Amino acid sequence: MTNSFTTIPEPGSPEWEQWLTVTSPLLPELEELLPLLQDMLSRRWVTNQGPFVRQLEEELRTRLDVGSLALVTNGTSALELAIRSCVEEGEVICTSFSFPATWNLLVDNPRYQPVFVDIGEDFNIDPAQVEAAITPQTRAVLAVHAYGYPCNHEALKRICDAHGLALLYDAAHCFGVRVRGRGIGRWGRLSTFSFHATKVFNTLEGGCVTAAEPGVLEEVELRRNFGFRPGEPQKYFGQNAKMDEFRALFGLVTLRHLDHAVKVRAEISATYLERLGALQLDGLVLPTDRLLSPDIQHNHAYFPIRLESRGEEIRDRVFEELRGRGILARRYFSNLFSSSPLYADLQTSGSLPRTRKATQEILCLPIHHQMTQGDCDRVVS
Ligand code: T4K
Repeated sequence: MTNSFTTIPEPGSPEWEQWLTVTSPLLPELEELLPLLQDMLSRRWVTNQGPFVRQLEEELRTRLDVGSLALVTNGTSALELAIRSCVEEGEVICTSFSFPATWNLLVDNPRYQPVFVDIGEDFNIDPAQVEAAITPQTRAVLAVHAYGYPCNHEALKRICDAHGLALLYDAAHCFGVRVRGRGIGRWGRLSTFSFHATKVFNTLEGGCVTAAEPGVLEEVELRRNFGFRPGEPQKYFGQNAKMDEFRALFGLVTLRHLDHAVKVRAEISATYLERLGALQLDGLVLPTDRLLSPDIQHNHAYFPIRLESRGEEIRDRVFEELRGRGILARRYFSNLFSSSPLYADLQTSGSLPRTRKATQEILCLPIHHQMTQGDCDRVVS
């Protein structure tokens, strides 16, 4: 088996089917899509806040346990709309242990100055580092719930309230995550989700902005439609971030299968914890505490392990060994922004030692709804 996995084949080919990928999109059957697709075609209404978009917004408001929810084209647009509608200008404190989507707007738009601070052992922004980085120019904190594991919201809220800062959450990984029974999308002034194909719930591409209270997303709703409501004067410089009817109906059908998919993911997670834990390997750190916390209802979007060492050598070797056996793990998030010339002039609060260490040690193992216990054995062995 070892020698047959050399180059990654074309998706859909028989060789591709032998590979175990970090995730696999949750997809409906064609027969389930057809009646809704037929409805859309007969209505000839395919975008601009159509009936399927409105229905999906309604269903997701309930499922995510939030007061307001606006669907958009992807998680990146969700972030941009949330930032633009809450922060006029100034410094925004955030973490670099994430995907570039989190900070692209902050780095690229001259009205903002991102200030990167270090993470804690939980991969999330460290509240003490946030507090130390506040200046008279600070306007907001943008925190990421890495892997869907909740940030220390109490501490972040206390700091933001005390300093009059907007608290925003990049909840791209968090679909369905609840803390003490309530949806995580209620936290902060606004939260943003991604419905990309690689996420637990997907609309091919897609995303949303959420808030705890009803009726507070007017600016986001206008900005996703060029900054105006039809028939009214333009109020903002917006963008086109509208979700179309096809992706909304795709999401409505996919939702029917979500509970089962998360159940399978939870089983895979439990097997990894048990089997990898039993190995008692020095330097292998599992997300046990987070996964077993009784306060958190997880979505098992990722299974991040740490391979502790003095550099990335061990992690990269494990990554390559797995790849040689047809297992495509992922080093989310290993591209430390400071390694790219794009970020040469960036303002950071110190050298971010814990972020650097995490980027060298992290490895996300395959976890998805199509995996079997046999697949789990293959990874563990
Ligand atoms: N904030 C955070 C914290 C994020 O992580 C992200 C996105 C965002 C914001 C922005 O949200 P979006 O604008 O994307 O909605 C993926 C995703 O493209 C990206 O959405 C995600 N985070 C990031 C962490 O990962 P890649 O480069 O890993 O995707 P790719 O194409 O290599 O796919 C990984 C595996 O998934 C493949 O090996 C096989 C499987 N796959 C993938 C696709 C696209 C399939 O089986 N079918 C597919 O169609 O980036």
